[in-house]
Amino acid sequence: MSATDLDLTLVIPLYNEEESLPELMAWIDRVVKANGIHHLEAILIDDGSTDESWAVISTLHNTYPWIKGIRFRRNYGKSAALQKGFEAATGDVVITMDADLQDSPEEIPELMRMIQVDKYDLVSGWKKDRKDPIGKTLPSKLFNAVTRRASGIKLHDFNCGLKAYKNEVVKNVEVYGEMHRYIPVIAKWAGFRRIGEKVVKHQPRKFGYSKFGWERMLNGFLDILSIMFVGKFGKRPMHLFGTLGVLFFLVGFGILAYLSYLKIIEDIGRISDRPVFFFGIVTLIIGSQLFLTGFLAEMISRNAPNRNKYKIAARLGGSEESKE
Ligand SMILES: Nc1nc2c(ncn2[C@@H]2O[C@H](COP(=O)(O)OP(=O)(O)O)[C@@H](O)[C@H]2O)c(=O)[nH]1
Ligand SMILES: [Mg+2]
Repeated sequence: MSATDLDLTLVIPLYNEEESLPELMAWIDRVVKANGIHHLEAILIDDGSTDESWAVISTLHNTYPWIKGIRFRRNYGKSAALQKGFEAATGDVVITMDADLQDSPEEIPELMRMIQVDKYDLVSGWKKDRKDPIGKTLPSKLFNAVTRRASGIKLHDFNCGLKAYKNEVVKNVEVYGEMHRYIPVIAKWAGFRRIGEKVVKHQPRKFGYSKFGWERMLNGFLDILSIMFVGKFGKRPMHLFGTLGVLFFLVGFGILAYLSYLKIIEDIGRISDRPVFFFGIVTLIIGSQLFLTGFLAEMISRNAPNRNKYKIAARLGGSEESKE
């Protein structure tokens, strides 16, 4: 199924990078020619740029026929751009890179080799010597530490724009919001376990300005919660909410039963004088709420369009037309 005639697809999301594009395309052209990579495409996704990026892409397309372009009518964000690029990608190896010349095309051949020969599903770049201001590198360190802990994936630099994938991987991950930072996590949940890392060269920004500030960072932190939840319990929410609900309910019920016992048998007077009484009531209520949430979530997930959608890695025998 993944057999295509292209060896490589470059997916390059961009927003207002008119000055960098000509230099980047010339650089890529040099590298692929020098390494005998002839069957390639580069999908440039212009995410509603307000500068002349799209005109530049159109001109470059005439010079380099392997350039393809997708232009969004407005700005949807880097994840949306990557998603569209992934959907369109036909190369056996798919490499994403930033358009601002901070990622080096020189890394392409080795990244391809790691996917094709070393058989990695995904190789993530690691900007070990990162050429960015401390206002970016420090939050990034924190972000990476949190993601490492939450996901159990031992990568140093989750958010590196330079990454390589087997074609099959990009067809099985779905990104939106600010989720492009977590693609290795999403890939792992989809069942791709061979995740590697390569130290990559990084250049300081030469033209234009950085588009990622703290607001996008914050949304990114919230996204990991969704990813971990959807990945683990998205198809069986009752297992999370139901378990917690039962636990809380039992604790609350136990406390109230004990107080009732004291009241009836030992006649301790007003049980509302016992602080633990309120704790008992609150846990009982939280417990039933969680339980109900579990039921609701379960009903919603049953009716969601992607119910019973599982990532299928292979098939034997003619079952092509059977529903996934
Ligand atoms: N499609 C798309 N690409 C974006 C957006 N914002 C930034 N980019 C691209 O993502 C890459 C990295 O962005 P950049 O601003 O350099 O982030 P930094 O390297 O973390 O400072 C560049 O190629 C940008 O053009 C966006 O809203 N949409
Ligand atoms: Mg950059």
